[in-house]
Amino acid sequence: MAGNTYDSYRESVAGRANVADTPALAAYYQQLEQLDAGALWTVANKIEPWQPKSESVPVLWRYRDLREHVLRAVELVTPEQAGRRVVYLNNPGRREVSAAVGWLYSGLQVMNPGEAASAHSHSASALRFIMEGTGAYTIVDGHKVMLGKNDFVLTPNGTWHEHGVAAYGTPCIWQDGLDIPLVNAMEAGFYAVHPDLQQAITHPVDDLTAIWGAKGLHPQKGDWDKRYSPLFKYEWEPTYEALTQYARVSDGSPFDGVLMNYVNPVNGGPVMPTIGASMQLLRPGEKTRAHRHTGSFIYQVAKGSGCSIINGQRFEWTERDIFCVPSWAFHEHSNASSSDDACLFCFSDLPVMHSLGLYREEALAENGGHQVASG
Ligand code: GTQ
Repeated sequence: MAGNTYDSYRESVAGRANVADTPALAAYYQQLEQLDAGALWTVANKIEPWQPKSESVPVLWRYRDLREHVLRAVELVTPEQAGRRVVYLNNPGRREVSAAVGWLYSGLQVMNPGEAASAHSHSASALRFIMEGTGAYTIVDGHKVMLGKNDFVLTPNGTWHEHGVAAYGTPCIWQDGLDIPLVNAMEAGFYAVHPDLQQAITHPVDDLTAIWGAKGLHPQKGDWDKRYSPLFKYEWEPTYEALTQYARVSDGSPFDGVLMNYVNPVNGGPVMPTIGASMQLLRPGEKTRAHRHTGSFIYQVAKGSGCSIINGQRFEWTERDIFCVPSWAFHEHSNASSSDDACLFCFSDLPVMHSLGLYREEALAENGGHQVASG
């Protein structure tokens, strides 16, 4: 995009590396390389760009393309064989780290009624967003959580967790979101299988929703000192109800429409230290303005259809499709051609950006705040 010519112009300004190759320098670089060292000016402009240069590309994963392949995995491997029966989303710019975008992983997991995967724990933080099927459950540290379509569930890092589908249910597909690439980049990843393979359920089913799930109310004996939300499950109905109530009285943001963050009810902060999530509603006819910010974002269309323009590329999406917005990519969403509202679930590494002081945001100034789209 326009940035490229601007960048190459700026790369020649004072204060930026600009050293022509000579035979003497080439020999010098070789000598340094043999000492496991290098001259900074050969890499400076690359490792300190003027602004973020994401290796990730915007991608739309269409559910109608992926679904049959996800279901085929049921015939091909058992959960016992595979550990997790998952088709993961592989960004063409991030294949080496198995990321869907930036440092975030995502995959589609499928389970048949009566199946369960063994309990495990890892350093990566995880979430699940239920796409289809009935009878799905997750057990997190002895708390059993029953899950329905568009429910969002946390399995924070370090917790024992396992997933399954009750025998009375139907085949279930859900989206997994984890910070595996980030944890690996930090070289901090541990993984353990539960000694009993299956956890004991040590609390009443859905107890944490009963304790922490009431809007505007806080339990008197609500002591919780973990670094993640005690509300492991965020159900679809109250989420959609909250959005429609909000939309009734507010225009929301020109860039995001009516957006609500899933929060930790103890402190109003993000649900986990490294991954945050939101649900946004785009009203019929709504068209947001383009902006960009740091952070990597994975969207799933929870309801409706519409389109997004990401770094100048147009993506038409419909219910259950997944798409990503790389860091510092301009993006805008449109529900302009529908008579119903559209809802986008999104998870991101925004909590990392905020807690490390790396968050930046910029509105598109040109062209009335809209990108010129191709594709
Ligand atoms: O269920 O915790 O898609 O550990 C990838 C790695 C899901 C999980 C994935 C995992 C999980």
